[in-house]
Amino acid sequence: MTQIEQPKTGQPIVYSPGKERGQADDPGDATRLPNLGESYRYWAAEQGKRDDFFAWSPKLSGRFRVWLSWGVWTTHARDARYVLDRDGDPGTKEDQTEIATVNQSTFADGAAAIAQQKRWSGLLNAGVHELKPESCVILRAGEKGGPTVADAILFEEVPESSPETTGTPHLRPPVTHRATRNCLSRWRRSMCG
Ligand SMILES: [Ca+2]
Repeated sequence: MTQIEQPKTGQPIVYSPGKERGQADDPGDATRLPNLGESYRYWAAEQGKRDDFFAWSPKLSGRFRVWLSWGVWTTHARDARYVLDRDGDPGTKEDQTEIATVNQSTFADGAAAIAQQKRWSGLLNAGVHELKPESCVILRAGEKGGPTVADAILFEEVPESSPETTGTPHLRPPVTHRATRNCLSRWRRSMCG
């Protein structure tokens, strides 16, 4: 996973302590997943600037449903954009598709943030997309500004023949916001070359 801009905070932000919905030790229940996020980072989006902040590089090939998650807080960006870049090179835009615009001041189901609480959103279904090994998902500033958050994204493989599903994903290990050396060097090559 690749940092394009330095986040506003050096250390990842941890979720509020406790076992309620989206808190750090939320064990989940029959209707919701446990907290899969653990921590998050954020960037300050300026109104009118369409900056790219971050990219997740799952190194997967085939059809995948993309599940998004973020840290929920009352002032977080209302229109954070998630963009699939098929060739993994942010410099080429014609292969980019916006797969979701997310209100990060609400949970994935649309419930409002809880004042003074840092909570994990749960997973938002961003649709089924064709991935190549070099494809990445970019976090891009929206139009409205505000802190824009990166946390785990999950990729659920969807075989051609499988029926449409909308429920809980069949989980793969999440691709987190923590940078890895391989992705970073690959990104740098694509940025420079
Ligand atoms: Ca591209």
